Amino acid sequence: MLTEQDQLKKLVGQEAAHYIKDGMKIGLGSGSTVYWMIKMLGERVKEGLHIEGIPSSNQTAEWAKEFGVPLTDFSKVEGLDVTIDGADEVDGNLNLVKGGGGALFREKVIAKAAKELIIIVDESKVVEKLGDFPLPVEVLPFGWEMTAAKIKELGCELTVRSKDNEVYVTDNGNYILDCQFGKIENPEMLDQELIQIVGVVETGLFTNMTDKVIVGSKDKVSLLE
Ligand code: ABF
Repeated sequence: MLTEQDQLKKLVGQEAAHYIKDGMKIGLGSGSTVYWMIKMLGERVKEGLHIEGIPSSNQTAEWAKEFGVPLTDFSKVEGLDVTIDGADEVDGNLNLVKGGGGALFREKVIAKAAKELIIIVDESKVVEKLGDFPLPVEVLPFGWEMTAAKIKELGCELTVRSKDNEVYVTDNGNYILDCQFGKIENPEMLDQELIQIVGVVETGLFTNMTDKVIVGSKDKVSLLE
């Protein structure tokens, strides 16, 4: 039985699949909303849709294989037509916090490689100001403690993400620091300050890069752009 939020995720995931045209190369995001988009794409592939996708995580690659969505990689394409991905927070300027699922680095790579970035969320993700969701920052394991100390100087408390009582390791072999900055007044500036810190691989701030956001709410699907 799907929860109400899962039903909204399914709704926007299926809606997003309609933006995919025959012959497209697609960036496949991560997360449970994207799961529904990939499932729907698999059904359209069975009906004859010719597409290829580049997955942003091992989990996404598994879903693509399960549902029959053909995969490719950056050695075989000259870019992507569209990337569809989820998010943890979206503000009124279409800036995002991403990385709750630990895939932020590859998500940003496929987002930047695409002509268009479409984000799919249920209405709970839409916020006035980013920051209630702890900002994920991917860091190199070597010297992460020094990197964390520098990040804290920017005004946050942070924890190193763990899973099953072990430090969580990303698909790229790195760690994730979840940083509680509180409300983020200037996401673009914070992203730039973080990325300059030695040891920071990437941040979960996706600023000035989203073209469309499809929002699922109880009685409708709306489009922010
Ligand atoms: C992913 O989508 C992550 O960046 C983000 O954490 C996640 C949102 O998860 P869900 O769609 O499961 O709510 O791209």
